[in-house]
Amino acid sequence: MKCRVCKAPAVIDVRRHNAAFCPDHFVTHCRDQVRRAIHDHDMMNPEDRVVVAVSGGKDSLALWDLLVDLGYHPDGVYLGLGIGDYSDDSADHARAYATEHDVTLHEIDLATEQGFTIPAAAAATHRAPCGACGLSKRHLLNRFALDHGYDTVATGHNLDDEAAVLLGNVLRWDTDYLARQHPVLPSAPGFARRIKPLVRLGERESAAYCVIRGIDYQVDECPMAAGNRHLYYKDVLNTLEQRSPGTKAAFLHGFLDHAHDRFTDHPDGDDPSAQLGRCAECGAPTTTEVCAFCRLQVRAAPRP
Ligand code: Q46
Ligand code: ZN
Ligand code: ZN
Repeated sequence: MKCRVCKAPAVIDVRRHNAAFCPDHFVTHCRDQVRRAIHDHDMMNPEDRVVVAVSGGKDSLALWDLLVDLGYHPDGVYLGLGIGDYSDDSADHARAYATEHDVTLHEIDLATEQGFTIPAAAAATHRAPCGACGLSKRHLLNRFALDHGYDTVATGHNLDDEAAVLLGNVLRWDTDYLARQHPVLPSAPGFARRIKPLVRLGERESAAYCVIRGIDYQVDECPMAAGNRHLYYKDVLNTLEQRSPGTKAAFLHGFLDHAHDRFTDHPDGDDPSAQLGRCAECGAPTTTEVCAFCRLQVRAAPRP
């Protein structure tokens, strides 16, 4: 296997591009894919104040590294979810990256700042933890960005993640989620812009990027992920990809290029974001009197 660019021995093949790369040209490939995603979807400008949601895993650390290399100046923010040793180790990886690369990492801790952890939320709601976890991440990272003057929250969702979410949304024809499934969610009153610059990179590529760049990341899977529907969808898509490389990218980018718009039309000016009120507890935009995060907090945080 030889590098497509320089013919030196290759260290990784990317079958959907029908290409293999040496370490240097693989890094170039990753940068090109991120640059293209940012350009194609008009995600941000170099002067924007961007904060990367850093989990300590391969995707978010690769994203932080790639954005800095591409000339952006993102800070990072780590949200401690209180998932035992897994969260402690993840925080250590995020801090080590920030120290080694001399970049700013902010930290939010769910337990000390909000009074609950993700395992406690799962126990209190008798639901799978990922629902409470996703809700908490969206709410707290958005609030952090608004409170600290960041225009944009960048997350490490990659091609595999987004294709799996798309498959789930299509299987249920969840039109509201399909309308919101996009690598850029623009800012709106009460919402910072959210972007996903890794939508053109698979998770195998973000892992390889970290290894080649010497970035030490949390390799363990979240212990609460078992049973997560998206893992099953990822397996299904990997089986398809195995048989026919490029399927995942064609599925996701075909949707974004040709179908996404069909779910975002609001005839009669019926834009749901225009109907949002403010949470009586925290002021976040919501369709109910008290937002979903504040309702979760009441259930999950032990009363004094
Ligand atoms: S951290 Fe949270 Fe994930 Fe763990 S509990 Fe589920 S959503 S799996 S990315
Ligand atoms: Zn090469
Ligand atoms: Zn609220």
